[in-house]
Amino acid sequence: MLHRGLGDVAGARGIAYPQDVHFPARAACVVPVSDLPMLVIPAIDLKDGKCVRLRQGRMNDDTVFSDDPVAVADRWVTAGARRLHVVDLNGAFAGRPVNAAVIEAIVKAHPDLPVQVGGGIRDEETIQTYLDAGVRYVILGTKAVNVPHFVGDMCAEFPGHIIVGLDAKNGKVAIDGWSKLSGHDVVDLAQRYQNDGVDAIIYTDIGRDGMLSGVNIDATLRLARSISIPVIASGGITNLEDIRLLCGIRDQGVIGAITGRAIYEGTLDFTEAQQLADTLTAS
Ligand code: AMZ
Repeated sequence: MLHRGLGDVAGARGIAYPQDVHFPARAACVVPVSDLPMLVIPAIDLKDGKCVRLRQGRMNDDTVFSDDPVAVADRWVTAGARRLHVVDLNGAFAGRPVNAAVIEAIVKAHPDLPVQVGGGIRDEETIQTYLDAGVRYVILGTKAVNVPHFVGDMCAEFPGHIIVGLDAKNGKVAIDGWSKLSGHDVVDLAQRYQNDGVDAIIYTDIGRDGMLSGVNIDATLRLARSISIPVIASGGITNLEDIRLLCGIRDQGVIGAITGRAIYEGTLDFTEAQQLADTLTAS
């Protein structure tokens, strides 16, 4: 199912993006990510230039893990990360990039690594700037909720580079740094993007995010089954059992798992997690 593949498309819009060198099988452009082992994706959440983890998205409930996010990125790459998830938390609240310089430094340090970036990306110019800097995927959250046609417009403009982030509390999608609830149901909203050509939907269970309380497998499965867009699960992942559970629904279109607090606090060993996913989901 090629349409489900994350389009790490080199040269989209004439820009020479590096191939995903960590997936040699993709050199021939015949193996979409949806047919590859589940990706375990380390999260780097940026607040005031530092790498932090929040609990349930509350800015005043943060744990600082490092004041050198580039070194943190190096650490995960050394541990075998094939992709990074980077969030500009200040940006998500401000509605525009705030930690862009740090993000650009991470991307420059790892030019071949696909990096997905979210937080404060609300217009075409910001997308263009991030992609020009070498970011592989931009994540649209608030803008995708408030202006759904923006998603289709941006997919047409930047094919292969758009991910939608749906972050939900009790099934309702949150916006503006998770400070407001939109009233939209996750599945209803996700279905609106069905034919837009988005590369993936990142589904975050806010109630579990940063809480080490286990992934919400039922809600993730419900979403994955209701759309043909690949789903990346986020929020609550704690240990190898969560990775095992998510690998069990890999064939429903769950192509990735974002992990934050667990790998920083050591309840999950990143390398072991990706190795387990490779073992369980290699076709
Ligand atoms: O933790 C939070 N409060 C938070 C967070 N992690 N708020 C937003 N975000 C992330 C979303 C998504 O990746 O998970 O920011 C991105 C969405 O930002 P925006 O500005 O598009 O709504």
